[in-house]
Amino acid sequence: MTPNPAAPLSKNEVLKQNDPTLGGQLGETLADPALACFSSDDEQFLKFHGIYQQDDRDLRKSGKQYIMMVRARISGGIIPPEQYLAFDDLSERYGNQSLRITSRQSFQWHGVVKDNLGPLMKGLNDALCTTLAACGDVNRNVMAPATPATSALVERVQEDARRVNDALLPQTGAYHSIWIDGEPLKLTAEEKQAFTDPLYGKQYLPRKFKIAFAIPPLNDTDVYSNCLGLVAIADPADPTRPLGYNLLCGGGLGMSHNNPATFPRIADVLGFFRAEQLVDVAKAVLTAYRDSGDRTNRKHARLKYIIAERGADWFRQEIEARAGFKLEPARPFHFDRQGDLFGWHRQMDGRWFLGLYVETGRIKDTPDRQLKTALRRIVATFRTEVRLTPSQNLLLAGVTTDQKDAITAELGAHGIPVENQAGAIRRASMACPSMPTCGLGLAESERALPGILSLIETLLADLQLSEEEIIIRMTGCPNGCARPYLAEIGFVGRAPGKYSLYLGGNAGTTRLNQEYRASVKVDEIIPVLRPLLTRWKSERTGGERLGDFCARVIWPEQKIALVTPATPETN
Ligand code: SRM
Ligand code: SF4
Repeated sequence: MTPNPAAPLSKNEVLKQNDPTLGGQLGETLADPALACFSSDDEQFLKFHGIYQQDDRDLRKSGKQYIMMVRARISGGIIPPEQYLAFDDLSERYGNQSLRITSRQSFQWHGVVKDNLGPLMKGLNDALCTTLAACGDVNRNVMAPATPATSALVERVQEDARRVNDALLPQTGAYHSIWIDGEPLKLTAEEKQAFTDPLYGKQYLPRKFKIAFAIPPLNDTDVYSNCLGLVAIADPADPTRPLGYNLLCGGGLGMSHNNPATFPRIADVLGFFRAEQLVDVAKAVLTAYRDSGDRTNRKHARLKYIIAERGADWFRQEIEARAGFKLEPARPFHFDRQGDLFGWHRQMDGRWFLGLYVETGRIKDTPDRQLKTALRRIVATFRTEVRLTPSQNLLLAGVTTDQKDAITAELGAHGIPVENQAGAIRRASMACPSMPTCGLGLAESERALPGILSLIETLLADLQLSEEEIIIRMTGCPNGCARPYLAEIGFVGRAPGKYSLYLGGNAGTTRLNQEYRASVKVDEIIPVLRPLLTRWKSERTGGERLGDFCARVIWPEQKIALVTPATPETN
């Protein structure tokens, strides 16, 4: 579907063009206590400031109650202790008393009423955290492996992720003026219109843009699902340093039900470049997208559609022309797993980290488990660094041997075991927030998945398959926020209590799964899965995983073609 040059610009493009400072009327509305919410135009500007105007969907019948969601910009998921304590405090004072780890290693504050928005944003700034460009038509949270034990490259790749993150931040002064100085940007309409961001120009990107780093063989960031993926290749002379990166472009997961022009896509491998060329390459990819994306149809505006239509070779040449050098042939790499390490592990530097399973990424206190309180006490006492993972879990890092037992005891006192934190399928699961905050949710997700996992756990126990890991992910709509199209079992919301069922992702999340049933009611899930898992048990070869079994046996039966990276990875 080639963009129609005669088609009018989408509404968002006109908004950005008319106010490239992205300030809109945000400052004025914020300062006016008589206004309960922001205008629909300003909702679009708010996103660039990391804020979504939502309403509590549980309360819709009794009238719309506006609440905001605020998303931090945290490159690579690393949070110093003082910052974590400030985040926790802000969630108590201005949010809904929970902190939500996102599927891109960041935090969200939900349930922020308008009067609390200013103090929350100021508090985040005081904690040296920005929310600028956490959402909007810009480069979003950059993901990078954060587990300090999986590769000698982790800390250097984290530094590279921060460099890319910083180089791609928009420069508007509106953010500082509104949220830190507490007043609208003092510019006339003409002066606002004259502003041009040095990198993004006047209209920013056609749509969101996402970057992830990965260090093989662990694909914890699901790198193939990003617009720009960077696969680190170690320097043979110094294994703590990346020699360079394989460049992956054109991944993305969002789609709409019943609209075949929209689809999830995994990235193409375009070549290899040296570490010192990183920022130039990232800017080349971003500006190529900026200049060639569809600005008339937002459903067709992601980089993945450009590459799907114009081809990887065309895009490679575009990058080379912009970066000013040729990419080398891709270096061999292979991913064999995703996910996190739980419990105590030694870091590369000899200290310890603790991997903590966080159900659906929600840090909160419940009568049985006071995770939020326990984390606050541990971080306050031991000044532990917090690291967020792309699977919505958390690591307490930099722990010394003499602190370990006290941390284990503190967690235990709040109902959280350090060993056997959750069963095999729960540890490998993810769910998006959906109800009650997400305005796009068609079905429950975060609130439904734990119960559905319990049903599947019972089924697996019945079949004596309890020890098997199956990657299960759920979203409340087809936008793909918990990356369900890379799971071995993906549940994608269609309507209240109904999900499309996807099967066939793999352990390294390098393969898209495929729709197996278009609409399954919650009480049909086990009847649908039972015969499938029974066949898997009897027909699998060796330790074959469920996703691989589905791709080998079920897909051919359903005449589904295999979708793997266009340039296959090599060993
Ligand atoms: Fe997402 C929109 C939550 C990762 C694809 N996403 C939304 C919104 C903001 C709803 C909205 O536009 O009104 C959701 C807010 C819900 C709430 O109440 O919190 C939302 N997305 C999330 C998070 C919090 C889900 C989670 O479980 O953690 C993730 C935040 C990550 C971050 O820190 O930046 C999140 N979203 C993703 C991912 C996964 C990823 O990036 O690795 C995807 C699929 C990858 C991709 O982008 O293709 C994703 N979100 C979308 C889309 C579909 C975009 C598309 O191309 O069609 C939307 C809808 C949109 O943009 O219009 C969306
Ligand atoms: Fe909302 Fe859909 Fe994203 Fe879930 S997948 S958070 S329902 S947009």
